[in-house]
Amino acid sequence: MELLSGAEMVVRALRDEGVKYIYGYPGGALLHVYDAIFQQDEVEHILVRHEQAATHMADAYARATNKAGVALVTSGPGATNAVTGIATAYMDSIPMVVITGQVMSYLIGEDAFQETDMLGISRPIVKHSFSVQRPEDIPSIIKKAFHIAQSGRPGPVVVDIPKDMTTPTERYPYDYPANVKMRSYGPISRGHSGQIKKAVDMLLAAKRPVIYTGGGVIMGDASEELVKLAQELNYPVTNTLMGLGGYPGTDRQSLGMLGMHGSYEANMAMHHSDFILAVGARFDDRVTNGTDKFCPTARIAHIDIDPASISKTIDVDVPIVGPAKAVLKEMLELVAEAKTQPDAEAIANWWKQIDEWRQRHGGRFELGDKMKPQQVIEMLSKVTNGDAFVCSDVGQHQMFAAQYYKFNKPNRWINSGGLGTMGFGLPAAMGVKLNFPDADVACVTGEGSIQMNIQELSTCKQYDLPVKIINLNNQSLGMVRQWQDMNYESRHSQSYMKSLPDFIKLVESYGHVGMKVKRYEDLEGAMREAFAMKDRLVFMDIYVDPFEHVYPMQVPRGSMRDMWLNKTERT
Ligand SMILES: Cc1ncc(C[n+]2csc(CCOP(=O)(O)OP(=O)(O)O)c2C)c(N)n1
Repeated sequence: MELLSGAEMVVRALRDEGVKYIYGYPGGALLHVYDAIFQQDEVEHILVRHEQAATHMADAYARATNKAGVALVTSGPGATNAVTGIATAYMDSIPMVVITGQVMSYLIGEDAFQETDMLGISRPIVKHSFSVQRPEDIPSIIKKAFHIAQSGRPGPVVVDIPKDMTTPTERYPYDYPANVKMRSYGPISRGHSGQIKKAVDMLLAAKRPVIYTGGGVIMGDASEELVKLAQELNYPVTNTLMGLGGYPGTDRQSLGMLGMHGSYEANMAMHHSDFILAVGARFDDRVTNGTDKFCPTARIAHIDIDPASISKTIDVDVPIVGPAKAVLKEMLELVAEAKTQPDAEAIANWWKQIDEWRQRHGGRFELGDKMKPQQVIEMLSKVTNGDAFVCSDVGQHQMFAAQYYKFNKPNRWINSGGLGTMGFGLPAAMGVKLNFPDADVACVTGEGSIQMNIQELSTCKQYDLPVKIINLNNQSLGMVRQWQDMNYESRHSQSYMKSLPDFIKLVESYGHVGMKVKRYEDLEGAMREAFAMKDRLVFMDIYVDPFEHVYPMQVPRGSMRDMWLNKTERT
């Protein structure tokens, strides 16, 4: 058997796991590992400018491929800089392996230079963590880390490696395990047949059904089965922010997103439904609004891989613990064999009602003198044929992108839903572009968010990552300002950003192309020009109406149907 040092084993194990890129930043505790990286060329290391960006790059790779991304950060400040990225992945159930350097094992607990208790700090935001105690365990720990991150409900796993576990002169037999055996961990591979049958009976008997889908459909690779089931039954489908693209957004049966900024028809349909089939969605507070008023006439069946998600905020009638894909497959078989069919007349009436809601307020916004952010997103959808990877930051621009970009495929909408991490967008776009060099990759952002990781423009230059940055410039922290308009009589406390940089000069100084767009008439030409520059990063600074709000917006603690439809109209 080949003898390798702990440092070499880390890199070899990643190679044997099929990892092509790792995203990271060096430091003292990792110097042996970085030396091992230098001495091979199968695993490529991407040097970011801030560790948070490394985690978001790894995370976005995972969101686009359903495979775990890998970040590598040093002990102390390197590890703490990665915390936001780990929490971001955790909240959205994204598989990721984060390798953190640690001080020498014999110094742990002594407040050594750059010591931080990373296992302690990250415990509430990881699916699992490992501390390497013996160098010879590195291959099996890394194997387990990937297995845990990617199976069941996915999530981030931290592997903390004290520096003396990687000493170059100490060598051990290396063997990368083919399989993982863990007595204490065995994710379920199918749902309970009796429960599935019960849910299908209710599904077929429903008169006002809605299929409510979330990120579990995307990460569980269940989009194909979802589409088949919904189309077989002709039932309406709504999706959460995380579930965008799981069902084609341009299809007639799609009601669009539900929840706080969901479409009028999605929220109305949910409220009035008599049966909800929830698939890989977790009834979070941005979806349910007031839980005591949630969908009063609906019975609910809930498919989720994680039993802890079921009946957590909303009691459901039929819990089904299992992978969305396997359960939906079984449902499709039962529907095909079923003797009873849906009540065609009732379903037709239900569609009539939904279409009326659509007519009344189907994703419209008012045009004005100034360019509207919604117009920019619609143009982005048009120019990229709805086929781009759209990586978003957090704020109004994120909601406009979710509402107005029509995603027809899963894994194309890359955003921080659960944690809502400003600064996610650019590194996420970089992670996607690196792995999909031929695809159009857009980063939709705002002046607040982009400045949280703007240093990564330098990484983009070094690794030639020609993403297109669409800055919806409203000269403010727009989402904060909107809440202040609605709840604090427009007292705009700290939501206006003065002394913004000249973004064009800024991006030029990093070696990229900048474009300023102020008039809607110029938008299409400029955007087409930007996307035609295949090998250049283009930053489009697009001036939009600074007073625009995101609507619909649910009235706090109301029911699903209680919404502001515009600045003056309420349901
Ligand atoms: C790291 C972080 N800090 C603070 C917030 C709170 N927050 C949510 S949206 C928002 C404003 C975002 O402003 P900008 O990026 O300019 O986007 P806009 O809303 O104007 O489109 C803020 C401050 C957050 N989500 N993340």
